[in-house]
Amino acid sequence: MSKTEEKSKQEISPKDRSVNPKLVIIFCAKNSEATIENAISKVRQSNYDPDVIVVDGFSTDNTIKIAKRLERTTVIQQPIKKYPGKGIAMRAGLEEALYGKYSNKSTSHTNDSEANIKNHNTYDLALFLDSDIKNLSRDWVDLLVAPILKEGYDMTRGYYDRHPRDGAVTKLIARPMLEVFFPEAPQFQQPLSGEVCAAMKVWSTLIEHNSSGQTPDGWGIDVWLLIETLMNGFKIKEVFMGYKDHTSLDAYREEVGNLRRMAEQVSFTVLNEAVKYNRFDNYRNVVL
Ligand SMILES: Nc1nc2c(ncn2[C@@H]2O[C@H](COP(=O)(O)OP(=O)(O)O)[C@@H](O)[C@H]2O)c(=O)[nH]1
Ligand SMILES: [Mg+2]
Repeated sequence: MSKTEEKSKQEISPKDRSVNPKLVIIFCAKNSEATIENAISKVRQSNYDPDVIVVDGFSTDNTIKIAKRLERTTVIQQPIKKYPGKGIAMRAGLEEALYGKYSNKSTSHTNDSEANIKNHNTYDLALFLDSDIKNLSRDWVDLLVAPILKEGYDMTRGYYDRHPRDGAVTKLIARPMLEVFFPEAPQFQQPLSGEVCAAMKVWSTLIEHNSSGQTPDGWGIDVWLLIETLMNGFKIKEVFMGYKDHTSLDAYREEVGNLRRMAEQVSFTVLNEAVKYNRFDNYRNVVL
């Protein structure tokens, strides 16, 4: 065990924590056996020496088995069996990072007993990364964490070069709808990015307090988090990560109809948020 690991998380003084913040990386994973091990091993090389939480979405392949073997990796299962359940999974990952909500349950596994005594001070920052990324590198962690620590941003989000057929829902639904209903928001390249980092106090505000705790269960979660973060007055920086190569593109590269549920959930989430923030009538300004 390294010196850093020897110090229990609760003993780390506030001064140490501002110099050397404690980071947890959360991977939501559904059938990611081909990529999960590489992804976790790459991020564990980061200078922040992060812990890892994997939130499984009832994978039917070897994702859980592989993740359970890895050091300082807590594997939990999302609490509701529903697909798509990315929103359920992200919320569960945050509740685990904030309070250790799931790690004492029988569905969880960790090979580090210390991870079972998490409280709301265990981590300073939580970073979500997709588990299906083939070309993830430790640099992604540093790129997403640095603007929060050094430039005063509350949240960072990754954007990338992608295959031209990738990102259809982003290009055709999320960006145009955000422009109509939330025109003051910066024009994000990737409003549905799965690579998102924020301080724990930002995450807890988003899932608990000002946002009435109504997180979407499925694909609406990413754009919901983006809108709620802005509406709560937090500052977001979009950070360029280079090229993103991920396995999920295979599912819709040739048949874009496979994105139907995602398109539906993203568009209805933006509409819901538009109603919530009295923006619905903005549609009258759209020139067709
Ligand atoms: N736990 C959980 N993870 C999911 C679910 N759906 C997708 N994921 C994970 O969320 C991430 C993004 O999903 P992906 O299918 O790659 O979406 P895309 O990149 O937008 O095409 C990946 O790591 C998936 O394994 C789900 O229902 N539950
Ligand atoms: Mg993907």
